[in-house]
Amino acid sequence: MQRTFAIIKPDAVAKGFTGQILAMIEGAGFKIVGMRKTRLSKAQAEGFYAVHKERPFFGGLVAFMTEGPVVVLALEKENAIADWRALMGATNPANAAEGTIRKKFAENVERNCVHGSDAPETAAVEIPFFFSAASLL
Ligand code: 3AN
Repeated sequence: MQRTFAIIKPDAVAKGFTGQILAMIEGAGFKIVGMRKTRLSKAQAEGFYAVHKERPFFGGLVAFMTEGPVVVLALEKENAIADWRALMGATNPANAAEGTIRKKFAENVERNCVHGSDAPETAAVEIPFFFSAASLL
């Protein structure tokens, strides 16, 4: 079993897609081991996306991620990290495959509905950023 970290981003929460995205997650065989609705502070968003701080889109990304509530999730499944990336679809929804969350719901490369850890080392940092070990069930 592997765990990954996911976010349903402010665009998707505001448009009322949370339930449909959760249904796709459970339908694909993930167990939701942690889930919370929250609103990121600027400091949290900057810390979470620190790897992108030199990128030209960093300021816009932080503004977007703090504009409204998000749902943070810890997901468990065999091969969870790669399988969640596959279900999300490509970063740019224009390139996302049919049947993926981003193809269905995302607006553009920035407002792209969902986040997912890209490697085990990333998941190992991102899950504890939002969930204590004891809170994962
Ligand atoms: P992914 O979310 O698919 O792992 P990353 O890690 O490259 O993609 O990017 C993190 C986030 O930064 C994306 N989810 C998106 O919101 C934003 N982003 C990535 N590339 C761009 C871009 N070219 N322009 C604007 N925002 C971007």
